[in-house]
Amino acid sequence: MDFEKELQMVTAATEETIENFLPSEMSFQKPVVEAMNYSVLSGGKRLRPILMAETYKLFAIPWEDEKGLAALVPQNPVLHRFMAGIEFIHNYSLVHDDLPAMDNDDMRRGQETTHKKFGEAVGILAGDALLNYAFETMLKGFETDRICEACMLLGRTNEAEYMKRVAWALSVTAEKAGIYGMIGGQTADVCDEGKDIGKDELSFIYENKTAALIEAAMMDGAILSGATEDEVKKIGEAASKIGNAFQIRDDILDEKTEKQGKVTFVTKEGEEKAKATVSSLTEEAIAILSSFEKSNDFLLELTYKLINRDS
Ligand code: GRG
Repeated sequence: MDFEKELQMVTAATEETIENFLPSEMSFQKPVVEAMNYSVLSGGKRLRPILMAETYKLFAIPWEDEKGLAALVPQNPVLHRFMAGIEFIHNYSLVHDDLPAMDNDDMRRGQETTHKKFGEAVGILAGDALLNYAFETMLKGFETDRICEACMLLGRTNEAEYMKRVAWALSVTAEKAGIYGMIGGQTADVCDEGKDIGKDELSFIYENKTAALIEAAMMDGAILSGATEDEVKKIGEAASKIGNAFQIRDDILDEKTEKQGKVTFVTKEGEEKAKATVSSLTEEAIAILSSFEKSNDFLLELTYKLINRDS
């Protein structure tokens, strides 16, 4: 199948998976729930849950595949909860990043930012709520019937071992979203804005602010599919390269719109070096993703297209 067509279908199926976990707009908390749903439903590439599901496919031997019916999104109820959870965390970070105290943006994904539409207090609460609700959603993956179904679909018999995997994935997600990940990177970015930061701090910001959540997404996919510790580590390395290349690519695109006053890879190293680094990181990531027993051509092409995107 043509890649673009397949990407459209996978994105639509991912969108549906996420929508199944959106909270109901009711009672006195309705304003915050409306703001949460507005931010999640405002478009977006759904990159992190797609990367999670595609990494899962790289290691799982799903039932569907054996019957020649490869699912667009693998039918694992625990995986679905982590796909929604990672997208909720990503959306909380965008809602907070747009606030007046941070980037102070009025528009995102072609529509009003959440705080602009619902007011600043509800914007703050919607970000908090998305982060908390992400963990509520993922933690419910522990329920016995879901663990049993996941094991059955993966052809695994040891349910206690699969529960340990769910705990492992939760721990990876919490760490990569927290002070040793995305929040840590955002802190350095915000606190040292306007300063002539060095290369070490710039790479710290890229690795943590942008790459860490992509690492969580892909490592969770591997963990929940039954991959070994070594395989999960390698996936983390590939995801770090993808995340860093994604951010440098973002800088190159931003440079075109002449965003001023911020130290980026492009302002520090120049556009040529930035492009060369994006290429080498992409090749290294693709080499790792091609080194496993099973292959996933869609994941390879997605990695390539994502990093070489024009917008
Ligand atoms: C507020 C804790 C906290 C963190 C904010 C996400 C973030 C960290 C800042 C947003 C600014 C930025 C340029 C981040 C780099 C990562 C990035 C390019 C995010 C946008 O991700 P996409 O392109 O967004 O996947 P969509 O809209 O497609 O979901």
